[in-house]
Amino acid sequence: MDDCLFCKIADGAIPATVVHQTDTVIAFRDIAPQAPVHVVLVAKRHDTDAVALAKAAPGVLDELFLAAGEIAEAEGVGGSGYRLLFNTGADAGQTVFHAHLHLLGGTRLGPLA
Ligand code: D5M
Repeated sequence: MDDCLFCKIADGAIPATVVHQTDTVIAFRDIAPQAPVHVVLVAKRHDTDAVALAKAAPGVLDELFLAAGEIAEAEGVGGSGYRLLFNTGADAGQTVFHAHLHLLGGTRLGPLA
């Protein structure tokens, strides 16, 4: 999609600190980290949110979660624990309307709001 930040990162048009990449998934450090480890995992295809992605290409969701597990191990939080979450829609705090999975860890996280 032309005017989508995460499509541009996936295409390499906008730089990011990439920690993992496959044909279908790209993962990079969040520009405004909310925890010592904060990685955003993005499906390279454009869908507005996780549910839209699940309807259009459910296998890519599996790939996002498997990649998250690999990244958690690589970042050293696989044993201590980490949070995976999709913000879905404005009331949830979604600001980039391209499906993405947050991986947060490296500290004891607080309760969800
Ligand atoms: O999450 C969108 C996330 O994307 C938010 O945590 C900031 C992050 N972000 C925004 N721009 C960038 C760039 N350029 N690089 C890396 N990370 C970025 P949401 O769930 O939509 O609020």
